[in-house]
Amino acid sequence: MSNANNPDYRLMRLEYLTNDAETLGNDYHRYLSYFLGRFQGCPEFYNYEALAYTIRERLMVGWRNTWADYLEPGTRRAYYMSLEFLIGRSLSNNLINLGLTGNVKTALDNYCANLEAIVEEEPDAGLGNGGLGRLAACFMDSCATLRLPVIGYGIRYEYGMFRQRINNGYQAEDPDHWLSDGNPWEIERPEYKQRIQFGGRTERYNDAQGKPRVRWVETSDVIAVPFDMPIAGYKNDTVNTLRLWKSSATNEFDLQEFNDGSYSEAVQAKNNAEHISMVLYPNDSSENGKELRLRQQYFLASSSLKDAIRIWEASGQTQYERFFAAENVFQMNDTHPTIAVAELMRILVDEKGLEWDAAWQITSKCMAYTNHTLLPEALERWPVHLFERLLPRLLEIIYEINARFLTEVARRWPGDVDRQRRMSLIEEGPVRQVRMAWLAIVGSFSINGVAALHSQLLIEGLFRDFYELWPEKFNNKTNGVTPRRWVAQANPLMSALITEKIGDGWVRDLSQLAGLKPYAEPAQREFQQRWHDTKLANKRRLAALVKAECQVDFDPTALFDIQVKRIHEYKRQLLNLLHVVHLYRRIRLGKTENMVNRCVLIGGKAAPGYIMAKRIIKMINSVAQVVNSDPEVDGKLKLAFLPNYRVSSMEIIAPAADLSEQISTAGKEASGTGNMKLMMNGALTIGTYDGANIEILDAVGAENFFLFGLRANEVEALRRNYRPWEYVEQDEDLKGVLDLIRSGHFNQWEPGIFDRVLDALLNPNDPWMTLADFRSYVAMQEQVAKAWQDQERWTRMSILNTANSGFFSTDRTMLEYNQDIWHLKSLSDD
Ligand code: 26W
Repeated sequence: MSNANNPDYRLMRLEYLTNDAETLGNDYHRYLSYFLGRFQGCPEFYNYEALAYTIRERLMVGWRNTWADYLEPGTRRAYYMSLEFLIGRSLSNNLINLGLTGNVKTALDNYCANLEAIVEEEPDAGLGNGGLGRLAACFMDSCATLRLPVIGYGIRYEYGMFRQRINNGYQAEDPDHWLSDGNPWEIERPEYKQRIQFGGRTERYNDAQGKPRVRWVETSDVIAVPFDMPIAGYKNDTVNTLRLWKSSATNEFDLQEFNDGSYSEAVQAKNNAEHISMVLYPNDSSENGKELRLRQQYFLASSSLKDAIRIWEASGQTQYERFFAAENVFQMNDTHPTIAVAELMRILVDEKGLEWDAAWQITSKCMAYTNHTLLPEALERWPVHLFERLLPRLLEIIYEINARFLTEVARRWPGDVDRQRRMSLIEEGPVRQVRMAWLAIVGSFSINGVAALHSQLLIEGLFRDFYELWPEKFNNKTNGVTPRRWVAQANPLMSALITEKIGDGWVRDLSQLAGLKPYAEPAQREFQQRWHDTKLANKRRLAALVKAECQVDFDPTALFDIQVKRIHEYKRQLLNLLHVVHLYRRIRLGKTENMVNRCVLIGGKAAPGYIMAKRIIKMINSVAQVVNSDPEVDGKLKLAFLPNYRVSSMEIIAPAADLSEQISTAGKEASGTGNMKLMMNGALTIGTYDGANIEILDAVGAENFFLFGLRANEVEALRRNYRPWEYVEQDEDLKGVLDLIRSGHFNQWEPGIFDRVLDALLNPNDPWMTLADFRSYVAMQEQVAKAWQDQERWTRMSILNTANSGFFSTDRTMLEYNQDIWHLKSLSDD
């Protein structure tokens, strides 16, 4: 299998380590005692570290062999470039993918250690905000499982996503120093460091052949040091690489200034270099134009391209024009790394000496761009003056790309200056800006959205001009999630039950879940009882978490109604909250006919600068306090806000959910992926016709999905004359809900704090049009309650949701990327 001809890999034979429980136990014990110097009774964390090393050792042979295969001359490779990889924990995931969970449990028993407790010691690697970052992590898992030569490139942030604390009902942020106790999974590879330039100026000169060239001089350089994380495929001996860059100062940083006696300036320069990889920006929807963020983007793009080129040249390649685009493809995760388009041009033209046209041929054949949002405020634009100061050579290149591109536009639409203005990479105005999405589109051969509706809306709206120019570039790739983490690992009880009935092939080929459909037939009572019992056990686990974190008692037999995702107005946690208040009023008014006991859980982080989102969190907590302590409510309704929602919380939540809330304003949620995790684990969805909800609805059938609300086109049509107060006047319940909130019932000692939230709902310019969907949402929630009353019916619908979730595996998503965009050869095809 592995490349025996590659000299680097011929020298040493590596033997696989033994994986029986006894050897695993010995190795764990050896790490604990002889390496870490810890003994029985030590803090649990060291048991985690010892076990992590024990498992990491078992990845090494596969890791080395996988590299050897990928380095074969002529191998085409893909590079997934992303400012975010929301990995979460690695230990339990590696155990699942190596098939070692059982043996490790046995091994630990002999040392009176407990795997569940050890797993909890691992901090989440929270190097992402939400969907986009978690998607990148799921993609990595699937690529390794499919044995695709894909390397992930990201930033090794010292501080990941902030930790959320709730203080008097408000969100407070604490730094997440996840690396403080070390990271046993990573391997530092200083031998592959890269030098990255910033600042300085450009200079024209003639080379030895008399050709005019440009060089970028007097720069302040930063060193990029790679740290590799192993990504194990599922039981296939393949280990792919996630390469994360850390910034550090160059060696010479201090010499000059140090000699001049300016010691503190020298230290300042060192600090500036090290700041680049210090912290993840916790914004998930609005760009903030911070200089450090642009530095991060260029730092990632430049170091990754240089590394990919180094790898390619190391396999003996020199002929850029013939082979580079044939053997390398870069997938850019949103616009964040799209400066890579200009950087690859710079490397090819300035450093490799190619002609512009040849370099452009290459660049525009190996870049591909995925868009993840339709929200205009999330579209990245960088002030030209910032570019000029930080990346002067790249700005020149962007201007050149733009000039040639606009010539093409003018040739195609002579005299259409308005179109040229719209399509220009440079937005004119008081502050001229570089439009990063346009740069990505012009420089890429493939542009995709992340769900069918989203891709459609892109070509009809935001990207319309570009679609008219290059329709063949645009495509859809509906998102997915990895069934290894989100089912096999998170939901062992349900996994065992499924495997008992249809075998374990579903873990690699999720479409096999369709084999569960017969078990949803009314005759299969016994299976259905077990399915129900499994869900109940998972709900007990979640109830314990809610009790510990929120001091709220969730009754596991009640309907678990779940909304977990970033807090944003377009996701409409407020709509959910209005419904909770509506149910509360019904209880208080004694109108409880057909109500079911319901436990509503909301979780998610707000961007620290997003005032409205933070106020919504406060409101959820305020309503929760009143509802949960009102004796009249008496268990019929519970509301809890789960603090610090993250990957490892979702691993407890998804298996325990009955109802999945996917209630964004139609046309706003690009895809959603939490919706898929919840569906796979047997939750029913209440949702709008938005993002991947539509495809979930198609897969499971309307009779197993609670659809409500305006469609995307109806939302847009209504926007022109939206009159929210009319909905209030026509709806006693809505009026009652808003009046109760306005009365201060939920904020007795903090008067007025929710006025702005209410005003936003009642504003005719409310972009999210929450009140327009209130009635249809409440009506559909009544259907939910009705369905829940028939527990046997509910269980059958739950089984059908899991059975029809096969399409939403990232294995399918990655196969589509590979078929349509990457064209890689899987190692399995040999
Ligand atoms: C510039 C700051 C910034 C940072 C992140 C702007 C925008 C983002 C992302 C677009 C936020 C994000 O995570 N988007 C989500 O991507 C998921 C994966 O494709 C989709 O499922 C979600 O619908 C989309 O909101």
